[in-house]
Amino acid sequence: MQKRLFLHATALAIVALAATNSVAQDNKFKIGLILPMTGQQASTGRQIEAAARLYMAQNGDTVAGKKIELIVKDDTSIPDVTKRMAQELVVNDKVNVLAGFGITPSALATAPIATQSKTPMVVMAAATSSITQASPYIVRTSFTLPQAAVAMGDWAPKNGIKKVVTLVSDYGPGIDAEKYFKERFVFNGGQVTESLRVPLRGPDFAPFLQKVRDAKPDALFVFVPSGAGAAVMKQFLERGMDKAGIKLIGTGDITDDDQLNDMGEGALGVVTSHHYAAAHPSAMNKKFVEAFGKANRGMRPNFMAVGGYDGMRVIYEALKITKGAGGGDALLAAMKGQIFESPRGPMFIDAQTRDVVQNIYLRKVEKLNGQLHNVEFDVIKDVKDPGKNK
Ligand code: VNL
Repeated sequence: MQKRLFLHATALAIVALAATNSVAQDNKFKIGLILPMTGQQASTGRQIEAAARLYMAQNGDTVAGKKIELIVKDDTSIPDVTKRMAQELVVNDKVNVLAGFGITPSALATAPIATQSKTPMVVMAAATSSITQASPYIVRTSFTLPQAAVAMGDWAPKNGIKKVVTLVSDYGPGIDAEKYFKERFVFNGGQVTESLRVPLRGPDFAPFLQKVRDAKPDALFVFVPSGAGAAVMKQFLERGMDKAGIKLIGTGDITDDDQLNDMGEGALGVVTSHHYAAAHPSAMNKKFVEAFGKANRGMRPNFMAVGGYDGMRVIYEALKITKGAGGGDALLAAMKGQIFESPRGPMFIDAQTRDVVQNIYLRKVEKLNGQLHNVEFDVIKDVKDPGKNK
């Protein structure tokens, strides 16, 4: 009996201790940042982590009396791993926000955890239109493929491109890019003669590119995820497809600023549509690019970095608005409707869709100060995700 009482008292003490811990935790605000830090999508993780750390360095690590703690986890871009890590972050670490998500399957696998635990989930990279519909707790700070692809479907036919073959990675964002480019391009009088899809994991572009070379369209429209663009560019040039008169066009994922400067002069003149270029000529972006380079041995930020940077802004601001007192629902409400200037230009989190409304730019690869850059030459303002109108 005495022993029982003793055990009971110990148990109470542990509960009390846990309670003290949770009081201590009240002064902390934890962000669980799940990213592919290794494997095929590692550049995305590297860019986003660097951007998140830069944002914290510039804006301090205490907001509304809370100490911000960034917990970075490497999911190797395997969706089951992403999901398990999200679960652990919510249950064990009691994170206030989940963030990151390099690829669409990882974001989709985590969505139910955000919903069940009422944890806001800030998608900083993945860009399939439907992601924001997978959980009411998802807010996106990257972009959507329909946003970018539709702009190319308008630009190409006005610029002498009538026949196109599309080549996309065979999963969510690639299928979105293929569908929305084609729909708009055909509406504008263009013709898509063939739609090719390559696997996401370990793709071999060679046989597909050979097929395109034989078909001789005016242009090849490409979507591959960030990090895969250089391989496509290399093989496109090796096959002399540019010399055969086939233009390369696509969403800006292909002329990814993380790799562009190493793609060589063959990349000059490639036109893409996207929401961010490191060469975006605003005062804010110049500062961002400079600070990012300084903090990361000269690394150039790409569109993933800007998604991470703005994602941190959305989280910090939500914490400020709720004065550090809010749970998941209050934070989420404070994320909706945020409107601010980003290094990419004006940006708005649509309160209804929780998706990003932003400018989409047409850009051409040119040399700026001896470096290859995506130089913006036209803009379509305040583009909502076309995928939400269906
Ligand atoms: C996705 C979309 C991933 C665009 C990307 O790079 C990208 C995605 C990793 O939704 O999986 O450039």
